[in-house]
Amino acid sequence: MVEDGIQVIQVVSTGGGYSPRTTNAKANIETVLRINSENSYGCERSFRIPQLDINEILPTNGITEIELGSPKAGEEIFGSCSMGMYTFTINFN
Ligand SMILES: [Cu+2]
Repeated sequence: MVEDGIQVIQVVSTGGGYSPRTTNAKANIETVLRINSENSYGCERSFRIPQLDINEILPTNGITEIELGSPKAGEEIFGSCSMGMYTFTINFN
């Protein structure tokens, strides 16, 4: 989804982890990750994107937006809980 020239990638964070587990996105466009927390009480709230040095505590319910810059084709961004048990991947092409 593109809003005002910015690509928005939507991920839901809930008790069972993150969904979707894999997202395909466009490369070379400014991109925001929008995490929608829904009844999220577990370790999925402790969110990380290690390669971007991002550590965030997500709310139980609500929206968190994280700027990802303009990833290049072939880049992959991995999000995970702090323990690494829940993960998701965004592929840029
Ligand atoms: Cu975890």
